[in-house]
Amino acid sequence: MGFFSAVKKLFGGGAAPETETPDVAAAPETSSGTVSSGADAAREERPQPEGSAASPAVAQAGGPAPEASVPPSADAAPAAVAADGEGMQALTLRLRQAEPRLSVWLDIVLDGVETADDLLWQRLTFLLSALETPAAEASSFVEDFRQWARRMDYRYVADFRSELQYRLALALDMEDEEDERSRLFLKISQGLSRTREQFSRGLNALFASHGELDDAFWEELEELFIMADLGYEPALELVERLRERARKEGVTSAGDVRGLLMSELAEIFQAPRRITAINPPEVVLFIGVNGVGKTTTIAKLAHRARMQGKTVMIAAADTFRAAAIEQLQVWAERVGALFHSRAAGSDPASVAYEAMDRALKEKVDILFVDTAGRLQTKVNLMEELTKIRQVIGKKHAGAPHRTVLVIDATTGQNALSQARLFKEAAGVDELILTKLDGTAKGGVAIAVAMQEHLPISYVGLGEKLEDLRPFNGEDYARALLGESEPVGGRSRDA
Ligand SMILES: Nc1nc2c(ncn2[C@@H]2O[C@H](COP(=O)(O)OP(=O)(O)OP(=O)(O)O)[C@@H](O)[C@H]2O)c(=O)[nH]1
Ligand SMILES: [Mg+2]
Repeated sequence: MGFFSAVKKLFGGGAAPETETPDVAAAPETSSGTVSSGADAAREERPQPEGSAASPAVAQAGGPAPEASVPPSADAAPAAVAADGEGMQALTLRLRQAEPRLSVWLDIVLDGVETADDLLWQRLTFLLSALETPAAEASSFVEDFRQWARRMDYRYVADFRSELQYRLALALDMEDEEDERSRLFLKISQGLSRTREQFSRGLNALFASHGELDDAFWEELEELFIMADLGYEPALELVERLRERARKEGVTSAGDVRGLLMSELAEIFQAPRRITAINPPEVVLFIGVNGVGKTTTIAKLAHRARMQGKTVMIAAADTFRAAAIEQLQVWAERVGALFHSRAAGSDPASVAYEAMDRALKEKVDILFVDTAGRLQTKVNLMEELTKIRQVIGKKHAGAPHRTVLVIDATTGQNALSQARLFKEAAGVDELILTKLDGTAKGGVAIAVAMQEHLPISYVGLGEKLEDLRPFNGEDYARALLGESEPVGGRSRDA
């Protein structure tokens, strides 16, 4: 359930939304001027949305209204009020006529807004109110964002637009729209761009140079898979599956293997169905080897959950070093999550138990439990994970509801051993693959999903809070194979 309830209905009634906030009198004269010139510049660069009959009116958005009856020598504020009143109406018209997508709406309200100042906050509030967001929720969203931008020292809209759209999408529960998928696809494609050079180019060359499906073709395909970090055995298995499929489906030309590969990958990435209902609070335990991105991923997921209006607690069951506890505490503060910790060196299971107790008492929606990185081969450390799981389950039946193994995509073949041993020792429900932005090879995802039959729920594509996206197998396969478009239709994820 999204943070704002029932907000997706854009202007259902037909009347222009009330512009509750525009505290336009406070808008400095300069921002009005910026709007005008910025809007002009933006119009030159950007094609108007289809059917944008409102263009002439939009040209005035925020700019001086020709019929403003205020003498030019007067204080600029009243003119700005009139201008913005007009501007808001023009914006309303333009929004109504635009394609109903968050990115397009955001383009419209940000038209001519270049810096993080009053005009931006007005426009955002305006958009939220146009989407029927209750005033209190809208102003708390805007205020949170304003504080965040100030804290992060962001001044230009261009620098934080992506984070803004991400937060709006989560808050408005609109993340599954087509546009978000394109963004995700783009990010994955960028992340895999170096992979594409190696893998999809190699693949294209192979398809072009072989007409028939002879042994040499399959051997070269296997080599390509191995080079993309699939590992020897998974590469062999994948080639076998493709050969079998080609035989069954009567595929005889090399070029047609591309389609087979795409559907085989989509099948490999298909998440098995499972019961997702839980008894709150939902408890998510994070495990993995050192430095893979467990703590950062918790912060990113906590951020997502907070943006969706959930209450979150983070437990520092990584008591191995003081710096780890501090790192997590800083993240918790940044995303607005409750935090539970003990001194460095405390028993991790006790910390988890106490946090579980507190999460129940304080009725939080989600408890994330961070653990120290450990090598999958260290038996005693793996036993510690079992103990953590047991104490949590004792306090709260069914918990942890999800045990997430975090894998660094740049790890290469070691990822397979991590997946196998963590699954055996601690039980793993899902995988999160981090640092896809930094890998030259994307095959690890295929290998791990194929070997362990575990769903990949999210992928990490950078260090920022927004750089975590729900995983979509089909889009991943397309990006890996160098397609330029995500698959059509709506996202199945999140
Ligand atoms: N480029 C990139 N860096 C990431 C990603 N996820 C995490 N990192 C970085 O990886 C480093 C380690 O991240 P942590 O979250 O501390 O890893 P950890 O698994 O908690 O580490 P330990 O607790 O020491 O085992 C940090 O510098 C993160 O910023 C990602 O998706 N992309
Ligand atoms: Mg950590």
